Amino acid sequence: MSSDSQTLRQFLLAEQRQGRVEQDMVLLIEDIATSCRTIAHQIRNGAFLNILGATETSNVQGETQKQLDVIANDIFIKHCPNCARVAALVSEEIDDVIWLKDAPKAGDYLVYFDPLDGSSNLNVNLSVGSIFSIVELAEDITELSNEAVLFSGAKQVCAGYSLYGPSTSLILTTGHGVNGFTHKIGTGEFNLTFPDMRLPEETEEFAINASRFKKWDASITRYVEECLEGKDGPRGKTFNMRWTASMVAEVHRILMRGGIFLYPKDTGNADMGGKLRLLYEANPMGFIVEQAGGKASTGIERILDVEPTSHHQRVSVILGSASEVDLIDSYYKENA
Ligand code: P6P
Repeated sequence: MSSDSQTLRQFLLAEQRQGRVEQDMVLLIEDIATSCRTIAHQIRNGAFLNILGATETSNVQGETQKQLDVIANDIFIKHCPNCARVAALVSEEIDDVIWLKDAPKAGDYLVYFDPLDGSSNLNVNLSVGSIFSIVELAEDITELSNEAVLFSGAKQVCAGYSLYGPSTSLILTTGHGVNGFTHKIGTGEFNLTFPDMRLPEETEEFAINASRFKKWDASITRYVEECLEGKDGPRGKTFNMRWTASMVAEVHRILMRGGIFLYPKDTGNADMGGKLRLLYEANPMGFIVEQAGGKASTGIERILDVEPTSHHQRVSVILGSASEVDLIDSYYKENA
């Protein structure tokens, strides 16, 4: 990467000149990037600020909130409303939709976010991330209810994540491919470091929480067992496994070198519909993965086609290299 790589603003203004994003979307993405930079700063100084621990509270998911979950949430809520077209915020950490306007209009934005994903990694200094998704309203909203933000992932106009790893990455799609930026120490800018990211079609690497193997359905069990059989098995090649307990880190690794990420609904989470949330985890990651040439499925249908029934709804997630997603989908079809 050259030292004079484009900044995020230069990239977004070039996209705007090509008619790919509107001015207001540029402003909103920059405010989200500012949120991510600010969160990164809090994380990297967390040990000195004594904020790496848990709070006494739980969120709507029933999960004990980490102090940084709350801090990251507050940072998103502070910055996103700067854009006048943001009508509502949907946060993993907040029970109800946060309405910012009394009468949202067609063209306004809904912003969905998981402010700090994988926060159980914080106090052991492993990767965490922020995930965001933006839908543009096609029609006015007449009733400010939690149901008014239920749109399928296919309606997204922008999605991205920030990965707080050895470096701070910002990965972004506005429906015209996927581009990766890295936070540059010194200037504080996000600079374009991974233009036009493409997800390898084939892979020898899968990611799943293997401690749940007794809870898996027949399709997932068959897929993982065949991977583990390696060269002598039906796959005819050796597979590797990774699990980092951070969806953002898994998806980033898959974008960079291929792979498949599995968090299926199983007998341990079926009553909740699965583990991962549709609107602010599966949909944005599905949009990004598809834009990079991969696929994202529930095993039964394309994730972006799922019609949500509630704003904290959970869903099975199978995403990554297209050939692997297709194979698992075929097993679900056989077992239907
Ligand atoms: P498990 C983090 O809590 C998360 O929502 C995802 O980021 C991650 O992939 C998954 O849950 C980890 O789940 O079962 O390993 O704790």
